[in-house]
Amino acid sequence: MTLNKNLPGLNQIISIPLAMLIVVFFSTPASAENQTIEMLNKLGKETMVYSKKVVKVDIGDTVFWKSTKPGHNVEFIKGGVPEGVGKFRSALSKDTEYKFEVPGIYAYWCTPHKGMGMIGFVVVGNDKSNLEQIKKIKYMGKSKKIAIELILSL
Ligand SMILES: [Cu+2]
Repeated sequence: MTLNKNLPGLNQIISIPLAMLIVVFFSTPASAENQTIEMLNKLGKETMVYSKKVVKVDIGDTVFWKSTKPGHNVEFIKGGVPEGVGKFRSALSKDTEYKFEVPGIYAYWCTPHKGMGMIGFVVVGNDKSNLEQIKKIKYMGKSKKIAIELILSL
């Protein structure tokens, strides 16, 4: 005795939602593609903040930072990037972007607001092999507390 004989039509009934679920599942990659982060003065109760503090991307993806509010930038923190990655510090009040070719964790902050906790992380290729170095960074002011929370979420 098969399910089909007992409940004719069940296959058809469940196949549509199942197919939709499969489409949704497979069209949402574990690492999203190119990401855009806004540089903001205010987001909810937070001030001087990136709209997304942690993003996960694939190797070769680009992250765009939008200068939604002026006065911000992106600066890779010393010791906060995978080995072999050079310095990166964007101009204030300008949109910027970076193509992530080397896997690992990247810690960055906004040069004028690092003491106010304007900090973010990018994880590339789901590689956390430099996590210990990331923990050893001397985070400035309010960035320290935020960094500890964010590192736990990586
Ligand atoms: Cu800033």
